[in-house]
Amino acid sequence: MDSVLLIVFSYLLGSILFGEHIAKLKGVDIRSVGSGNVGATNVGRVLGRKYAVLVFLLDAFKGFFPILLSRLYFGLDSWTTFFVGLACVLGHMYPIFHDFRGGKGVATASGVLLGVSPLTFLLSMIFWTLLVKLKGYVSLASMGSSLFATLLLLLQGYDYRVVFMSLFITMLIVYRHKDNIKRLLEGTEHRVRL
Ligand code: NKO
Repeated sequence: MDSVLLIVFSYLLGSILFGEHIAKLKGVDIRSVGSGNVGATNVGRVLGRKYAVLVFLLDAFKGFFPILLSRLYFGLDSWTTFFVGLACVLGHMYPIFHDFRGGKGVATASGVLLGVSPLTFLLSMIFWTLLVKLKGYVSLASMGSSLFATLLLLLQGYDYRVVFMSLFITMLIVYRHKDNIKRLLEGTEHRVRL
């Protein structure tokens, strides 16, 4: 297995926007409804919870599967795994198949995290659910739990490349939420009930 090939494959797999494709199959242009985002949250807003779960699972797979392959061939503590994780998320955010206009990367990042550390994934999911229940904002929960995951990886003593991968992914996730941050500050962000 070649490192570069696996990184390119990860980026291409990340570039498949399941939210957009599934919404289209249901006759919905996901970019023109709700927040206009292609992620699980916005699909759920328009098509219901079942579809949100489906899109979440498919988008998470795009992170999980490449990380498993990378661990198998190169190990967790390797630069290949570092770039594979970033490539999956960057593919989802800047997809070659969709004019480089993608999503916010949360579900795909959570798949990467599951591949890296199932315990950290589980704790981050719990933290995400708590934040959504307590605060009512998915965007805030997504940003908060990404940072939480990074801190957990650091505290557990994971290799510096794993911690940096998580930190860079978190910074990308926050950057992709800049419109949400503006709405949160203005008090106009979408509220949800889980
Ligand atoms: O439409 O702008 P919107 O309100 O939809 O959407 C904001 C939202 C976009 O993200 C999504 C995906 C939702 C997935 C929820 C699963 C939560 C998983 C929690 C673990 C996060 C771990 C991150 C790992 C970083 C390395 O935010």
